[in-house]
Amino acid sequence: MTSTPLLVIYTGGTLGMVPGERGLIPGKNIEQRLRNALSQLPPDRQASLPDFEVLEYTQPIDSSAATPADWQRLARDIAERYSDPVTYAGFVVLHGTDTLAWTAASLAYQLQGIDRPVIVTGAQLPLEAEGSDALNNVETALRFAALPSLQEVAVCFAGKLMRGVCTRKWDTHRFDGFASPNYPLLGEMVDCAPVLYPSRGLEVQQRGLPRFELPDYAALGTSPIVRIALWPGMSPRLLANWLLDENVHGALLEVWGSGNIPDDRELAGVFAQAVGEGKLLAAISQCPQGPVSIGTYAAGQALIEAGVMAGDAMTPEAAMTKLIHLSAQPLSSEEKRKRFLTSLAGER
Ligand code: ASN
Repeated sequence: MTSTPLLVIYTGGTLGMVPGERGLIPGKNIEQRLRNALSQLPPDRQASLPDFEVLEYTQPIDSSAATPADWQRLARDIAERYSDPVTYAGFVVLHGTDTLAWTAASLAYQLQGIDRPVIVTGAQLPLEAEGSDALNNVETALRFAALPSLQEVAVCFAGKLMRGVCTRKWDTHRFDGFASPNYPLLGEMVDCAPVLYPSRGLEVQQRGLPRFELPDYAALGTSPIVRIALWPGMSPRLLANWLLDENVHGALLEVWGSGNIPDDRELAGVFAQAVGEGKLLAAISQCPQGPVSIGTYAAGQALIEAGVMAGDAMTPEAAMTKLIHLSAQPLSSEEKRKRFLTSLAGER
């Protein structure tokens, strides 16, 4: 048990939802509801739970409505309560599952070097629904959030602990709804106890003070980065409409296999023009698993020649939020490119 409490931040999501006229809607009064639910655990499990306080957002949302401004607000709320006069041993973020992986990835970039756990969790069913997974996820998140040796943003779901910036929503309904396709689990619940696997966490790489970066994402305007999954027969003209738009600062291209695009000079020309205008273009694979290795096939060479950066095995969520994070900072485009190609929070 920790002597310093944890802070649970409730942002919304199914976990806290209640029936409304048109379907489930975000509910309120989460602290009382959480404490009621936790009081149903067996006494020994209740007694070993860490102390926590609750910060409930006044307007909890369905996470499908979240924007970069919400990621920014959450990171700032954590940063403000991180050190004196308010200190918490760890943080649990209760979030809707639909865009949970995006928020977790963004928090990892904003809270670089964090020296305590930030655990993001949610549920497939509301807390009060019969047979819900919510209580299990809350209990597990609290237990992992109390481990001082965990020093990063992680996602906890169905007893699995995953690096936040490597996590994806994997299943629309199953309780085991999240996966970390390209990085092993950081830990798991074993016999109701949280177990961290050695050498997988970021704590081994944490040196010195936290290096929080809290840029103003709102200043970028709406949709500064576009996400484009290539499809067979795609027209370069459509691509140009998106990439050469003056409000677009960069793009995530989801290409084929290990990093291939059609052999089309016009298409390559659009990429090169966008990069020439200082936009950040990165490529990852449409395959759910494995890295891109651009240049293995002749069909991918044009990406290299155009200056498109390889996103390695980053998830779309990790790559997009990183592009947004870098775009929002007063850095030269050379520096942004360098940082994109470097691991900032264990994302590549
Ligand atoms: N629509 C919900 C949300 O993301 C889904 C969930 O939380 N299971 O807020």
